[in-house]
Amino acid sequence: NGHHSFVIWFTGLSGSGKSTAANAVAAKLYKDGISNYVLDGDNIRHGLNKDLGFSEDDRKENIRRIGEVSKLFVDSGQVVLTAFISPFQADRDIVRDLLDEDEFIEVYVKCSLEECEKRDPKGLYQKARNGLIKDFTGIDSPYEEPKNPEFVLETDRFSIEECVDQLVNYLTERNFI
Ligand code: GGZ
Repeated sequence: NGHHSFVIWFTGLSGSGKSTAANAVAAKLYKDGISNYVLDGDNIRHGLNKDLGFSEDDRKENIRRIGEVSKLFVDSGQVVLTAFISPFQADRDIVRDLLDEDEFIEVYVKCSLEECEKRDPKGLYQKARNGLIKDFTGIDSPYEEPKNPEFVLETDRFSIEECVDQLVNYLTERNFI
């Protein structure tokens, strides 16, 4: 039982299932007595980062601050799960470099743009297609696929339950939990 503090960094398109997966994994960890916290748009973009939008510079600053906050949580002894698009490899690497090697697990929540657009739970893709939102990731703003993620969840091939089990198995096998 190698439980220590670390960050599970979920990255992927809007609608790929990052928050759903993060919250489901968090519930499992909690059941096992592992103290954890989920950072997502609801508790970060509405508070600490409400001065930031979706330009490249603002996304970069968004991720930088989330990385620093994640580090504080790790210092306090918690497992942190983050659910942000975090579209740029360089910004994800900056967060990786803030932490020790065994404290950062980059999880690519992989789902085709086509499937994300089909899901469109908040109608944002449709708005982006109609020009009502600009700089939308996948439409007119880039998403850089992770080059070397620790783990990949394919939410367009497996159910969320299956994805969560796959990730929890990985964490167990690698002695993270
Ligand atoms: C991407 C946007 C945009 C634009 C608003 N591009 O599906 P959601 O709604 O709940 O998740 C998206 C969220 C993305 O915020 P992040 O902090 O994760 O982005 S980043 O890591 O790139 O800084 C979406 C909503 O905000 N949203 N406008 N233009 N997503």
